[in-house]
Formats: sequence, structure tokens, C-alpha cells
Amino acid sequence: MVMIKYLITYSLFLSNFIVSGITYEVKMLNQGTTGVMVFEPAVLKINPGDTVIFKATDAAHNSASIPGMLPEGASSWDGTLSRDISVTFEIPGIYGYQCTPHSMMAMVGVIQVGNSRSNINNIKSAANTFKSKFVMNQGRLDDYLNALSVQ
Ligand SMILES: [Cu+2]
Repeated sequence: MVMIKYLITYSLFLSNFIVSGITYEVKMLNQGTTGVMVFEPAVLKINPGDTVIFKATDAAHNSASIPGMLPEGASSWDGTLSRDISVTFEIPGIYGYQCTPHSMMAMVGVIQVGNSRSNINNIKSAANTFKSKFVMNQGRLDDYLNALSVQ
């Protein structure tokens, strides 16, 4: 009887684990190892069903999806300043996001969900428009997208 209980508990644990996916943390920082006003890590490859918690490690940052830098059918998100936000990614493809008040400083990040790169051309064209407003770190978004393609 104890053994059966154990097995049931164990299989419930396993199915929870599979359904809920893996949780990653991305810190929102004034100063990171690669520069100022950064997400860390800014480049992530995850699986569908995984969750990313954007941590308000430093204040006055948020995480918000960039219009035009989402796979078709994916939901946008727009975090509150200085608050953690948890986003679960179900739809495969490439996502670009920003910190709204520091987007001019290229405080951006990219996430690839699954192996689908079907929206890479849309992402690149949106990135070209978006990066024209950067006043510093002009190469960051391109570097991140390139880093994603070799992962
Ligand atoms: Cu910021």
C-alpha cells in the first residue's frame, strides 16, 4: 500500500514537471557583465511550455515584448516597472523584448522557443527599424540575434 502511494505521488510529480516545463530567470540590471542597462542572460533558448521570470533585481526596469518581434499567434506582454513578471512561452519561434524606459539604450533581449526560426525574417526587419532609435550599444540586438543562430 505504501508503495502504491509512493508510485502515485511520484507519477503526479512527474506529470506536473512535464506540464509546467522549466523556469528560467532573467535579471534586469543597471550594470551587468556585458555592460549597463542589460537583461542577463539576454539570449535564451528554451522549449515550448517553459517559463521565464524577469527579475526586478535593480529598480526601474520592466520587460515588454516588442511589437513585430513575436511569432504569429503569440501573446504580447508588458511588465510593470520594478516588478518581476513571469511569462510562459507556448508558441515556437523567436521573440524580442525590451525594457520600455531603456529601449533607447538597447536594453533588449531575445528568446528562441523550440527549434522554429520561421519568423526570423520578420524579426530581422523589425529589429532594423527598432535599433534605429538606439543611442548606445547599437550592435547589441544584432549580436543577440546572431548569438541565437549559433546556439
Ligand atoms: Cu531598464
